[in-house]
Amino acid sequence: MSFDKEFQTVIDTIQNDPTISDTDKTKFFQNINRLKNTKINLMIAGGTGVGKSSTINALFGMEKAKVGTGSDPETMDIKNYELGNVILWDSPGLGDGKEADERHAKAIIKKLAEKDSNGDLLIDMVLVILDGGSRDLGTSYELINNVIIPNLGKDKSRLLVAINKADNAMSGRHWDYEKSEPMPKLIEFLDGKVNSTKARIKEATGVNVDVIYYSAGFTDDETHKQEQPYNLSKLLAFILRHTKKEKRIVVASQINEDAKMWEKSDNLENYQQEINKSFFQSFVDNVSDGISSGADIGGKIGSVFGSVGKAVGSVIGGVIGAAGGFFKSFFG
Ligand SMILES: Nc1nc2c(ncn2[C@@H]2O[C@H](COP(=O)(O)OP(=O)(O)OP(=O)(O)O)[C@@H](O)[C@H]2O)c(=O)[nH]1
Ligand SMILES: [Mg+2]
Repeated sequence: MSFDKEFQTVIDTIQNDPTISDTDKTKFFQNINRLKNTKINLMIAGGTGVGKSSTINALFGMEKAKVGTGSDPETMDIKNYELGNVILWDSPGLGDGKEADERHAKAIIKKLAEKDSNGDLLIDMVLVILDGGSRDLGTSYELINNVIIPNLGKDKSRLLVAINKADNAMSGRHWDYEKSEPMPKLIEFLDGKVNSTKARIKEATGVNVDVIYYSAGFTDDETHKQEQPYNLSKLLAFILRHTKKEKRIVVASQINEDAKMWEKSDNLENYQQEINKSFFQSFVDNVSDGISSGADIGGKIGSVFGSVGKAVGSVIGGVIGAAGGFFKSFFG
């Protein structure tokens, strides 16, 4: 679905509004250009087979992904995928032997310290994925506690830890395969796992991190079909919470438009609302940056989205995939 017309209406409305000064209009168009060129860099880390690729597929769909070419030998182990303005850094976990581990750790540390052309940290957000079906999380804690946390800088908010394969946490028991969701015993077990993971990180580093559980969905080897994810909406809401406000809209431009991906989650309505609000707010903040508050760009944009009927539903209240399609048109 294309929303080009809606965005054109927004632009025309601001352009033709006699109450907005020329200076503010110029600023508005500069802001739009700047936003179209804003990139977000997400690092996805975790051991072999925890489901990094499956998670990327579920969140973004990977049809258009290009595999980046690392020219720097130290970063060769970190593959990068460019999805429009979203750049994903798929970095290996530890547990591949001492020499490989040291190389991987070094590459991650270097990447975490890298600055972009504005002098800001390049990596906006780090998602560490754990395998909920595994009993041995030692190397994952090593990665989080000794490699990632000490190298985040003072502000630790870039980090989110997520336990994947929730369906597999009790060897497949207490998972409702029909509904693709955990039954009460498994929920209790997973909550316990979240709490013990938090406690272990806190104990080792003194840092409180957000930990959630989800399921990216098992992919059948023969049909290549990926199961419906669970808590993917929650995962996205938390990814956004750990991302600077002004960059959240950039994430929106690439999220999976398949509504089915997003519809199984605890507190679904809350997360849906949180996500759509934060996308909209991020968009308004970006385009009204530096404009006199009297011009009320936010209110005017809101009224345009309202007037296009269906679009407002998909942006503010409706399903997450649709909001993604909406903002994809903006980024072109
Ligand atoms: N049961 C279950 N299996 C999953 C889930 N997510 C991923 N898998 C399976 O786990 C295996 C590894 O998934 P990948 O996405 O390739 O993991 P990865 O972290 O990218 O692996 P490497 O790139 O090899 O390090 C595949 O067989 C997936 O189908 C999940 O939520 N539940
Ligand atoms: Mg992979």
